[in-house]
Amino acid sequence: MHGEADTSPSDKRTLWFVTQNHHKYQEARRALDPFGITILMLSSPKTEIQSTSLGEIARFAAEEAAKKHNRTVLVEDSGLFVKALNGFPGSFSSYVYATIGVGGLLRLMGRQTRREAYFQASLALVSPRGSSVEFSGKVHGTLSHKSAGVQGFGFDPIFVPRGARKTFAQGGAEFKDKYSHRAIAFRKLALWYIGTKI
Ligand code: ITT
Repeated sequence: MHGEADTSPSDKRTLWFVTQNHHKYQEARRALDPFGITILMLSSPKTEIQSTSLGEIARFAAEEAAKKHNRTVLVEDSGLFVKALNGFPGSFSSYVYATIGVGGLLRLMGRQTRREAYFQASLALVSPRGSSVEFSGKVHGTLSHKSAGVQGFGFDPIFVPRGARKTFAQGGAEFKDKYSHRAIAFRKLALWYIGTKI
């Protein structure tokens, strides 16, 4: 990082998160706050390559954004993986949410009794010189039969984390932070970041 034109922000405890999803940003902020790390939202469009690997998608977009903005940036790619659907929608979750939505996914599941699923979040932190580091987090759970709750975003109204009895959308922020794939991934990043810098 030395000698790079990575000017803003100057505070080494500040990270730029390239995302257009305010919910993702708020969840990341809450996870990093206890570590004294500030996160800023860089709401810039990014290239999302077609891949089944969330890590690969996040890394490509972060490399591109780091060069474009000439600063170290963070990108997160996430998705919902449903066992009975062989991992679908996985890395296509944002498209599936925008097209058939929660109702469409519930219809695909029908009366299926095996309702295990997990959320995964993969993070890539990349410097303008191309050095990178990746972290990921996963939360296992089940899909409910009906949509329940109004908090959160995306597939939150149908995901019940293992060990709980309500959906992410019913539980709210504190409940989500206790279990979520995103909180896990961002806490890993924080633990690494407070010890090292790329
Ligand atoms: P950016 O790419 O701008 O960061 P995005 O929402 O498009 O925002 P992704 O490409 O990573 O983000 O898509 C992830 C999709 O997976 C998201 O749109 C949701 O439908 C779903 N998803 C991921 N994490 C989720 C969560 O915590 N709760 C509910 N749905 C989630």
